[in-house]
Amino acid sequence: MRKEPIVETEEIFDIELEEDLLNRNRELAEGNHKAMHEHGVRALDVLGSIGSGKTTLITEMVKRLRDRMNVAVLAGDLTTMIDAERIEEQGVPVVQIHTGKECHLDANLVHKALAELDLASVDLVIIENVGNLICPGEFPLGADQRLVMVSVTEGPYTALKHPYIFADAEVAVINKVDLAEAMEVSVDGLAEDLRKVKPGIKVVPTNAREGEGVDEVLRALGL
Ligand SMILES: Nc1nc2c(ncn2[C@@H]2O[C@H](COP(=O)(O)OP(=O)(O)O)[C@@H](O)[C@H]2O)c(=O)[nH]1
Ligand SMILES: [Mg+2]
Repeated sequence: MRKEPIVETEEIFDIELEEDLLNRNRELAEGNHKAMHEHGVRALDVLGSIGSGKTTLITEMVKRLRDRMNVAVLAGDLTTMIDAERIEEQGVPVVQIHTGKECHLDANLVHKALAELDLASVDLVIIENVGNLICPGEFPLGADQRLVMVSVTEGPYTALKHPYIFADAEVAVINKVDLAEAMEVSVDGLAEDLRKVKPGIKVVPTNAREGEGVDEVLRALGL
């Protein structure tokens, strides 16, 4: 095998376009942040791979929060309504965002989705980003906090292979701990890698399907 990997260089055509896009997204994200704060609304951006357990965790969080605050959820998805419907069963407002072929939400889509909510009667917006550990990283949405979910079924190297996604994250959740033994993945090892990649990150192990560790996630987020 060739030992030197092929690397991405600066020699691509659309670098200026990309910078414009990211700058514009940042501006719109600041606008979202301001609009939410004017109404005293907090927002949480939830990231993680497809199937890591984001919808399951959000559903469990909503169950615990809905009696003490007004929660609304923005559900990012490529094309389906499945997740939005699962969350809506908890009796909170859900706005579905379809991204089509895009692998992340952006601040413009979130801006449009926020217009569907009565922000004056919302305390917390939870945003389920599109399942991906790469693309959403560079697209802030205007949320106050980011939570990144990894699950043991992704194998032992998620944190080391995807360090950038944790850069702005305050909390990392290690989900599906019930499957750790079968997967031969060490939860402590994953936690150690996460702290190496993002010093100071709060790491919370969960079995979201059984609701285990969800109270600790809420505490880590200060909710
Ligand atoms: N065994 C196990 N399964 C889980 C856990 N959390 C979620 N799942 C399952 O994983 C699958 C994907 O979960 P989902 O919440 O839809 O993931 P998302 O794509 O990140 O939103 C579903 O079948 C869940 O029931 C967990 O902690 N343990
Ligand atoms: Mg989901």
